[in-house]
Amino acid sequence: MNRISVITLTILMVSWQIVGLCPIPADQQPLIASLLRSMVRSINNQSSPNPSILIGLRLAQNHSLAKEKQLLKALKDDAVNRVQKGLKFTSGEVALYVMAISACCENPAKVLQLKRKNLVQLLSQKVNDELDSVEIASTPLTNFYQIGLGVLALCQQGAVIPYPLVYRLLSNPAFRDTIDDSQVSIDTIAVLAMALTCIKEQFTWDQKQTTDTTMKIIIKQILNQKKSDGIIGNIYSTGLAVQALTVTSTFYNTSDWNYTQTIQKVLSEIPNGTFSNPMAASQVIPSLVDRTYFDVTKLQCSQDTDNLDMTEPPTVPATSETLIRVQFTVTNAVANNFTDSITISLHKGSVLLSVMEEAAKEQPEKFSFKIENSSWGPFVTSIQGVGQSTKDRTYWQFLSDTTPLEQGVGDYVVRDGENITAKFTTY
Ligand code: B12
Repeated sequence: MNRISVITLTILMVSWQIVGLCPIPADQQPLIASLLRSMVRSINNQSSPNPSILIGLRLAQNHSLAKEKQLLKALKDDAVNRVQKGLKFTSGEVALYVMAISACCENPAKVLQLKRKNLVQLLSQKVNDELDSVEIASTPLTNFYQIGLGVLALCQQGAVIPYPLVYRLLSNPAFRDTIDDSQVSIDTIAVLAMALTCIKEQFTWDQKQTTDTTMKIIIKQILNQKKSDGIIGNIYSTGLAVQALTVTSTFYNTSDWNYTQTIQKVLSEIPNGTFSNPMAASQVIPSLVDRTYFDVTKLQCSQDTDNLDMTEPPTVPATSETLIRVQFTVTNAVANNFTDSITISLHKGSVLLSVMEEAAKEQPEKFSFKIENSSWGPFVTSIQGVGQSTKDRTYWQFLSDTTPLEQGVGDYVVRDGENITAKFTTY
């Protein structure tokens, strides 16, 4: 039986005190609208519906209501289809579906009702399975980011998450190693911070002391990753970090952080196309519209304004006739049994995926590769027949010289003379 009871829920009255933040000046609002438009346009282009896009669109002030409705329907149909056909549906995915449906003022507990389970109960089971895996195998079934999303979404639905379960997670060595690591994923701890802020409201004063200790470590880690230009972690984790610091700022000391500087830095990156991937746009939008994932269950849909101007044409990234040369190396750092390099000539403005396609065409035995499509675009799962494994925690990491890329192969625009390495390694 599920340890997290979602049926006999006590609907918790949680009061969030969110710090009053400065709104974005009117002359910068078009930047936000341009991100929203790219997210709306992505709705028809995606092979499967993307709940993060709907969450971002719903949290924004300007709406394209028909498109949001279309995406909501697609998500509900997809949830039913995945469960009926037994398709992959991870804890984090279910959590994002629950949040997206809630953000449309609909009850996710009314979706599914299949196999005597609704979507919230399914999430409860998925989170339980993740927590069991952390305890038994010292690793989540997916990752701690998804556990964070799962706990946050369950908590927002009023599910009581028993303190002993939370205590066991927070004191688990694998969890502790993750949050203590100096190379910690800011995205992951930002989501965990939101999840813990939500559930700690269910705890007694004594119990809150345990969550507080963990929260202080997390906030310290987030603030440690603050760069002089305002970025926290990297540009793609910054929006999530802003959300985490916003919801925790009344409980923990975040005075060391300059909100306006961070937001201005994020805004300054929009015209450079930094958030042209709709997933990146969807994750940064809440921070730019003074909202957080906490708001998904607090929206007043009857007050929506259907006013997102879609007339402006999309900006198409340019490739030019000029040729550039890029060195591409593949190396297996796990087994240490191969390192192969090739130099590829291609048009300026091309993405890394084009380099890899050309390399595979020229020397298929060394550079052929496989990809899987994900919400962020193409994810490289195998090169030269060496495939990633969730069980072994291996993957193909991409680097420019020795610096890990901050974008995937479908988005990263290569430069003339660049040395790109695909390294088979562990995480
Ligand atoms: C966990 C994680 C990973 C894990 C995924 C495996 C696992 N343990 O689950 C590992 C370590 C393998 C990984 C790898 C990479 N990642 Co990563 N990852 C994440 C993280 C923290 C959570 C993803 C997640 O579970 N989301 C929730 C679930 C429900 O959504 P999902 O879409 O189903 O999740 C899947 C995909 O997102 C996919 N995935 C994970 N990372 C990436 C990156 C790219 C480019 C793609 C296409 C897919 C992908 O794996 C997820 C689990 O199956 C996100 C943080 C974030 N803000 O989203 C970064 C994030 C998505 N990753 C990122 C990057 C850059 C990478 C790498 C390109 C890094 C590199 N230099 O090699 C590689 C991918 C290379 C490749 N082989 O194609 C960036 C993407 C930014 C961008 N604009 O594209 C993010 C946002 C982190 C950041 N702030 O920089 N990642």
